[in-house]
Amino acid sequence: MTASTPSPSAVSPSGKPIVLQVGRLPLWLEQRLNDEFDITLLEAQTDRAAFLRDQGARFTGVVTSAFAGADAALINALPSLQVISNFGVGVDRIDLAAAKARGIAVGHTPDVLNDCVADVAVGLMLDVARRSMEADRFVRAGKWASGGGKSIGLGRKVSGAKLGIVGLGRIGQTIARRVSGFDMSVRYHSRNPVADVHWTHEPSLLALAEWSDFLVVIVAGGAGTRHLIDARVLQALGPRGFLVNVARGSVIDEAALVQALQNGVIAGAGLDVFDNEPHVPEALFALDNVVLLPHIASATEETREAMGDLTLDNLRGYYFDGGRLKAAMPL
Ligand code: NAP
Ligand code: 8YV
Repeated sequence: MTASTPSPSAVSPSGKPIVLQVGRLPLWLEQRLNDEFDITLLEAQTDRAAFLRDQGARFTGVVTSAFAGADAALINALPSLQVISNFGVGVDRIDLAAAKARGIAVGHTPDVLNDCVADVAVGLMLDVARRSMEADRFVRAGKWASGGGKSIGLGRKVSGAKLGIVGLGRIGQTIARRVSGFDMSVRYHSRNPVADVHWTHEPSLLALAEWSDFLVVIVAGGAGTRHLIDARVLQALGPRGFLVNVARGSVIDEAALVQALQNGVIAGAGLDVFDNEPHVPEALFALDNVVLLPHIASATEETREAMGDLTLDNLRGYYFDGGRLKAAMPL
């Protein structure tokens, strides 16, 4: 029996592969998933433990998101599981070791979101340095008019500045290409230098932070990068430096960042991601030198549709094309 012909017990009476959905997905994607697969939503079960105990063995597939993931407990509760399809490129909430141990294929959505995430990284640099969010609040509060036309203080120039990129993967390289239009000098830090690129690799993260006017973080999340950006890195970035995070909240020591922003250790930050989403440290709400976004870097109609297509294609490839996922995580 190959992956292209699911075993009779793995398909519903209608002939559709039986897939467990973990966490909500965009409605249009849920509808398309339901057209082709026999989908059960885990969150709709009142007693999750009893449901998994009684019915866990039915599922050969899981569809999830970067937010919901699939931890080892869930994977272990699904003894027939063969494939996980993730709506998102980041798989830090999927226990890859547990999947690998069982030979479970993991699909995700690389590349289709590079443009939009890079756009938001550049947008955050501009917003925090040019103080545009703060200026918007100033105008809406009527302070421009009540102050007789006196404006907010000066911002800082982005064009021509020095950009350090932490993680020169698919998205990091897209960011580096974007800012050529801003005449920025680019250097990057990653564990391995990237072949065939003209940007300078900086083996020391501290040295990169010291050099940078802007430090943009776009590494993978997970245990390997937890608190990579700590108090020492923020100190090295310094009072004229800006931090932008479009990777994962876990990559930054958030308590150290709050202190750094409050005490002028760094100039400001633009953040799309947080350690305990959707919760954002309340201390940040009072600060004008930070721009806060609710994890929207990939959230455009075009990109979310492409991510949905790839999420579906990964499942289709597994079940109907001999186990060939269109975009598989190397395990
Ligand atoms: P990618 O191509 O795999 O690139 C990841 C980069 O991180 C690589 O350059 C890698 O280089 C580097 N890296 C990994 N561990 C590192 C470490 N310990 N120290 C330094 N560098 C390290 O991934 P991608 O497609 O660009 O996506 C990157 C991440 O962005 C995703 O994993 C996801 O978490 C996040 N993301 C966020 C959003 C959002 O909505 N905000 C959207 C999409 C993606 P080395 O292996 O050489 O170190
Ligand atoms: C999405 C992301 O917000 O791709 C990722 O890793 O974090 C974002 O694109 C997420 O996938 C939606 O769940």
